[in-house]
Amino acid sequence: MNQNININKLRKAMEKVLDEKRYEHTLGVAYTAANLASIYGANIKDAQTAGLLHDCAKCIEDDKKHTICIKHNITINSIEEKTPFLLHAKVGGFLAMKKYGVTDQNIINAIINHTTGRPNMTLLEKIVYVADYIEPNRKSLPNLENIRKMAYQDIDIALLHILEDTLQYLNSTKEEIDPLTQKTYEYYYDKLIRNHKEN
Ligand code: DGI
Ligand code: FE
Ligand code: FE
Repeated sequence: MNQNININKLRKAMEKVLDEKRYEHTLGVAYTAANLASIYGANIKDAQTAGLLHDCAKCIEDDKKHTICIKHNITINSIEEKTPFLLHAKVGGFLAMKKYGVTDQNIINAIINHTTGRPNMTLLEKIVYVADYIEPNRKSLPNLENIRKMAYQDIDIALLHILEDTLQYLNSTKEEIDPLTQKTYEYYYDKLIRNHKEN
């Protein structure tokens, strides 16, 4: 837990570094993450902190994100090289630590993994991943109403549906798929669907 983090200060800092739309989205994610935390028993302040900071690097230009990674030894994989917006997650985790004073590794990981997810996520990582997708300002996506309802009933199932819809969307646009996005989907498919069918 980050006792010394001031949520109001963070909110003001985000208002400065984000454009208006991204700031509204960020407030929506923080609010939704706090609600999910209270349902599933995670720390509410950690969820607000991670929600407020998850896109803190989103409005940094690609070149600059790239430079930050090189300068601070943050690895860039070949997909991130071709699709630099993906770097906002890793750079965001770095800035959360260095610029915004977050010391809790679980919060930092929730920021780093908020775009691709990862196999075996912690509850906080799942909360931020799901809140990012379902927050009230998100424009309507396929199944969004269902996924919103599901998120408050079974977060793992909601996660799996989001991963499935995201991969479907990425395949339809021929975007490069980060192996971590694919692995995360397979992990949760095996965990929630395949293993149940076999037993
Ligand atoms: O930053 P946000 O827009 O709030 O949300 P985000 O960081 O989850 O990014 C959402 C986009 O990321 C969405 O269009 C799907 C895309 N995405 C997720 N995994 C991958 C990906 N895009 C590519 N190219 N490759 C991935 O593996
Ligand atoms: Fe993001
Ligand atoms: Fe986001």
